[in-house]
Amino acid sequence: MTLTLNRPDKLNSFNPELHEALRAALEQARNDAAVRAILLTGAGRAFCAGQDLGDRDPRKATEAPDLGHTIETFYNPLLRLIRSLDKPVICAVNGVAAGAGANIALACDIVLAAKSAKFIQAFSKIGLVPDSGGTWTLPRLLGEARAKALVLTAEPLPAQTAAEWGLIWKAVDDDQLMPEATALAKRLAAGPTFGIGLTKQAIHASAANTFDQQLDLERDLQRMAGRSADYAEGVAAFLDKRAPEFKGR
Ligand code: T3D
Repeated sequence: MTLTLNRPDKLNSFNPELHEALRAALEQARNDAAVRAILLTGAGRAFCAGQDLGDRDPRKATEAPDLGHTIETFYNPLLRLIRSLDKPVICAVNGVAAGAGANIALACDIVLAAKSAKFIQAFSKIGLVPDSGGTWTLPRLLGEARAKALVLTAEPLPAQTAAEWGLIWKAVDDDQLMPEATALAKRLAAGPTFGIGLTKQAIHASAANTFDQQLDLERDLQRMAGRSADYAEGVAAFLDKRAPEFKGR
């Protein structure tokens, strides 16, 4: 399933309608067994500029907004949904990814970006704290030194540097972004997606587990994977010297 953030005149920034549409589409993807990979991208020249600041104009408000409420209502459920999907989520960052837009991209499983794209932790420019998981994702992927500099300065990070620093999987020529991302999504969708879902679970759990706990988890997940039709098919296909036909179960 390909999902395209589609408010290009506002650089695909989030208003409640976009939040609701994306959440509904992701829930549909989660519940539909025929969907075995998700590709997220943006329409026009940007991936996503984060929160629509037009909806936050202080000159039109009588009191300060409760941003904790909007984070709890919109952003956190979206991030939890993306992280908990047991299907691979590929993000094709087609242009600038700023604020929550950057951190939503970074929460996906595999991130490809056009070489012209950049990642901006824009929050500090307007007096906010990075959200959408940024304060968790960035230090883990980059280390504290680079994470802190990025969030405190809000300097744009070009796609190529993001790839060199290990923040994303790769930066590709602009005209190759969608062909490459689509081919990757199709490849994963045709793969053993039951095992892929378990693998995601293991990697995510490692952030909070000790080595011993992780070994136990791997044992439990391998037990489940070993009972899957995809595993039987994978081994049979290997022994038959033919391409496997995985069903995702
Ligand atoms: O509020 C809460 O619920 C809390 C949650 C917060 C999460 C967040 O994401 S906070 C961070 C919000 N985002 C930003 O601060 C980024 C703001 N945008 C920018 O800094 C720049 O637009 C970009 C660096 C992303 C791109 O710059 P550039 O020069 O390529 O484009 P531009 O000219 O600035 O923008 C083009 C149009 O998009 C422009 O509209 P116009 O003048 O053509 O009618 C601009 O106003 C609009 N736009 C860009 N970003 C936003 C936006 N409109 C509303 N909200 C935006 N975030």
